[in-house]
Amino acid sequence: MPQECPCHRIRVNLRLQELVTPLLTGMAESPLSPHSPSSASFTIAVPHHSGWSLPVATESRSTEKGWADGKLPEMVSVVKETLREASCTPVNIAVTGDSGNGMSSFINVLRGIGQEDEDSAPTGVVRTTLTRVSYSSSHFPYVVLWDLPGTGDNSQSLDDYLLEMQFNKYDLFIIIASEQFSMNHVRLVKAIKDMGKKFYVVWTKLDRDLSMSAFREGQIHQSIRRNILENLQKERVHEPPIFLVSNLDPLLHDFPKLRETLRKDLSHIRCDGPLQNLFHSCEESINDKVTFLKDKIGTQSFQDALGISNADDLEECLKAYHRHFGVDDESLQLVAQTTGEAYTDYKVNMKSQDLQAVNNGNWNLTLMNCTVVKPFLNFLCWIPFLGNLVHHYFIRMKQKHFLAIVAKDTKSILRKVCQFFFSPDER
Ligand SMILES: Nc1nc2c(ncn2[C@@H]2O[C@H](COP(=O)(O)OP(=O)(O)O)[C@@H](O)[C@H]2O)c(=O)[nH]1
Ligand SMILES: [Mg+2]
Repeated sequence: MPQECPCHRIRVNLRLQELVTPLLTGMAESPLSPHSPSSASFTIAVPHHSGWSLPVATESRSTEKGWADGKLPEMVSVVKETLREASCTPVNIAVTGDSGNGMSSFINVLRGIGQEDEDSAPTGVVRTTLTRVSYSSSHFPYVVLWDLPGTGDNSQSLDDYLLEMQFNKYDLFIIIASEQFSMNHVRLVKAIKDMGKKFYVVWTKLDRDLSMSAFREGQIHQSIRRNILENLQKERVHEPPIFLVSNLDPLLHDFPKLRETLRKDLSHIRCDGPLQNLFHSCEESINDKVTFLKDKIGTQSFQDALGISNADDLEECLKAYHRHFGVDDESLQLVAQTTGEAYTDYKVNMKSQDLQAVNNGNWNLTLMNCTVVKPFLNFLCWIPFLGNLVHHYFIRMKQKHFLAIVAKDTKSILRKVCQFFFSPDER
């Protein structure tokens, strides 16, 4: 087995840090504390990894990187750490709608506090919210809920409202409506859609609709939804998430579904970008490793670094590649310990599980092993000088195929692990 350098982990992460370094710009702004409201900042705390050092562009370093990068367990640790840090990224949610629709009451419900509590958002039948105010909630850590004054004041155009409320700064919008889905609501939807941002429509005061109508509850739900969708179709908006709630009943109607959807969407908002970037970076790292190793196949340094004693023994080579990419049994068990999954779940889909699987999965190798071609190749090997060349050519060709297949397996296991970390409950 090759010796492992003490700064191994740092080297493994050299490529990954190239991804993260640009994200670090802006870290100077103070990140939000978990539960305290912030008056005006929209700071995004980005994941960073304290152990990562700046890349040193020297030939020897890139050679070291070539041997060391692209191992599964190390990459899995980085993915886990990245997601852990991304989960603390503040997310700004704007709660908007027409005045009196129940925006401030909705924020209080989402925070799990009563209107009478000291730091609750002020509510009232008269226009109560005059400037935008931020609130935090222990139920949704690192989320800033912005209680915006309602639209509906005719002296202000929608453009001015969007500008004053800094609409471009929010990550998610909750449009509150009750009694009617007005032109203002439709305009808000259009503006948010044009910005390419995500939004929910929340219909409040359902208790009143239910108490004032003779129809059955299901019919009332249907007619409210239909009315919202008809209005949205005018703006060609695809069906957004719509929740019908009563701020007087925080546990009833669509409130549980709303909280659940919000939790999932918060994860997506925070983690999608970093995870995708990280995965691409890992893929690149694996591809670089394959290119680097393919170049070295047939050399003594290749055999030494991978701990191969007999390069003609393809089974030994395959095992060495597994170890080198971190997809051998021991490494997979390590990864499985991190995710809590069975290591056989990873192994079962590996195309490079054993020699037979590799041969079966590749038509080039199947051809070389077929009953006509194999004896011919064996015959060629007996020819002095030429035989030796042919033998080595085919061995190297097979080794390169093996490398590519093991690399592909490494990527697909990494993808599976990323999916697991990202949404264990959605699988
Ligand atoms: N019956 C009922 N009244 C509500 C509901 N939500 C808010 N209200 C009342 O509607 C009025 C306006 O609420 P508020 O939250 O201040 O509206 P905002 O202007 O949109 O922030 C207040 O008197 C609230 O008590 C609800 O779900 N049901
Ligand atoms: Mg209000």
